[in-house]
Amino acid sequence: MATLRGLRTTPQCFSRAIFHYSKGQKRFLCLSKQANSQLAFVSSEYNEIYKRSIEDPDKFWGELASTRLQWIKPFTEVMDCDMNVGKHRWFMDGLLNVSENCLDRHVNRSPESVALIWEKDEPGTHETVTYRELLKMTCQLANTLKNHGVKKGDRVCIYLPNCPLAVATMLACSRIGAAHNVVFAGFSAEALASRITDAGAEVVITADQGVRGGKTIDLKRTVDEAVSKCSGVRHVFVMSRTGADVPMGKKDISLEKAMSEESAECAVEPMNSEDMLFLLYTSGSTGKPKGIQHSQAGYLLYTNLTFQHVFGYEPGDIFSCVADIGWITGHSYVVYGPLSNGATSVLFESIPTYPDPGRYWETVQRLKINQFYGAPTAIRLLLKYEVDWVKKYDRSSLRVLGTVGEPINADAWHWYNEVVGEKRCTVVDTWWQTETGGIFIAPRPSADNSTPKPEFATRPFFGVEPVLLDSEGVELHGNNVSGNLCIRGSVPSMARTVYGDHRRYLETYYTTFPGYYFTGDGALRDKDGHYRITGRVDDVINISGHRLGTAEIEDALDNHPDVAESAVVGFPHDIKGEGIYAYVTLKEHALITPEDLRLQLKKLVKKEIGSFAAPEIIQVAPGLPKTRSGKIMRRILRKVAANEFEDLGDVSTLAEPSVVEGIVNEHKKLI
Ligand code: 6R9
Repeated sequence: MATLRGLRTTPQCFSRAIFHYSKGQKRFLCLSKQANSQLAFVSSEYNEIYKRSIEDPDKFWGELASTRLQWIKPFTEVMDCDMNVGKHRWFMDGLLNVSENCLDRHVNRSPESVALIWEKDEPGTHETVTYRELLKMTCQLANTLKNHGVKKGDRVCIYLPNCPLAVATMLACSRIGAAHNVVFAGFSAEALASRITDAGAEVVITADQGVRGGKTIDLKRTVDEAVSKCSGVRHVFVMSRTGADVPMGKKDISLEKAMSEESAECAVEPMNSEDMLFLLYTSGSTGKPKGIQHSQAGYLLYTNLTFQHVFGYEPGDIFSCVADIGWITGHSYVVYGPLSNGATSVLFESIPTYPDPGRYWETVQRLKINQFYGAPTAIRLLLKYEVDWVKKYDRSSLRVLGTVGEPINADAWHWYNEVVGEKRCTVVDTWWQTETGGIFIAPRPSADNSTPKPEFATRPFFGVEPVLLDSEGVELHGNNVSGNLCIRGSVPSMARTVYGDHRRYLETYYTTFPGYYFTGDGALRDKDGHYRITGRVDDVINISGHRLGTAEIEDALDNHPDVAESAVVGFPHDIKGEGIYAYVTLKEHALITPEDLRLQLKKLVKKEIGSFAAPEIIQVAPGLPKTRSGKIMRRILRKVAANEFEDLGDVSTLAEPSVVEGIVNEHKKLI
């Protein structure tokens, strides 16, 4: 087969490159390893395929769904969607089973291929699980659930650390048609209880303890406390992670013991394309958490396709997304995307600084990871340390470095590209959301020969049509424009509703800008038509009529050699409406005095953006308040900046709640 670079053939051939299983060919039809890893689709092919995907989504997605997924009964109609009423219906009347797509079809071909590599918290230790073993585990779990009364359509709550059994529980749910509701095993009992109640889950699956960064976390104790508030829970299955002697009550069942009594075979439940696959609650930073509901076929197809093409995954590669399965990134790019492709996926149980800041790169060296997918917050944390923590490990296996979750500032992007990737890897800044299910904007597969663009997620994936609207809802055409990022037209992986509250779903996403899905983010489309996400639109500050993205100011601050990380918020200002308050944290060996730093930072912002953007107040903070998924909780920073520290709201979801006290104390010294 011709290689992509050398290929001078019809666009149809390129389009066939994205059909994975077509005509009995199991892999790419057109892409060579070299082309795929370094170039992906060159710009012209990307443009051609992209155009077709937007002009004729019915044909585009219909062909992909029938070639890439395994169906029990083929679908009869590709799409029935109406963005005016938030309606997304894909692959109607089709029946399939997600666990069969993720397991059985690979076991039939290559049972001993490695599905998961569990990078355990204990440094230097990992375990591998083959597709055959994962199928066995999944079937035993599925039978266990069935025999304890779990049926199609039920919701099962999973509160587990990153480990193979956690993945198997997700797949077991999908095998029997139950929807999983994974709750990150760092949420408090209160947060867990509210999710169990909202989802109406009658079964909870947990572990005795979790281990992260060498510390044990009493998961079972948290579940006990949560379940005491949820009368609807009938059974709690307890997996053994540390072997701790945890008290077992009337509802509690040892998971391993129950599984050992079950058969290793379990027939799959045929599921309609539009049946619910899972619920995932969005972080509670605004109001009550929302149970984002995803479907079977549309979600699976989209994660399957994006996984292969955004990361340039090739058979035999070792892919590592270091997210926790408790977040959408873990769902889509630790579990469903990789496993539906028959890939090897690393499950990372630890933290980036345990036992030292070299952890990621030691893991890369030991497991020979080809694609590494992480969060900017971790990158910013690691760049505070000496580069030797990176350089002493062999990273030659790496080809793609991905980021997700928040805007990546230029400093972090360059460090990732230059220090970690030695400028040989493709950095993919991927923009998407829990609601979109999969990556919507990313440099791959649209990579061309132009120089990489730090901070730009760049171009939409096939089938995704981003639009920018002004505050009146008027579409901003052309390039060099900024506005509210919306999506025109449906994409198979879009969330279908907010569980139990369709009205809230419509109000949140479809009423602000009728006819579009509103992302809640702001974006800039530059002269080349590339997208840069500027942050949540609720983070925009208006200073004397100048609209400024907080990310823009932070980026300027981050350019200072002593600054590790920064967060900017607006605070009420008598004359300007809003003033700028900047929180900065310093790198490990920074010696600069706070006075000098403030002067230099103001100068830097003036230089980078303009005088109006210079922060009035700069606090050298001991740390930034972050959720456990690494997002800075600006709500808290805004309140402190506004002197409202008596009512900081719920800080229980913070990774380190004590940081807040330090910030308040520093603030009091400043004013
Ligand atoms: C996948 C995930 C979604 C929000 C999203 C945006 C921010 C995600 C980003 C990014 C800039 C990126 N976000 N990726 N901002 N550049 N590459 O993170 O989902 O937890 O639902 O968060 O995260 O603000 O709206 P989720």
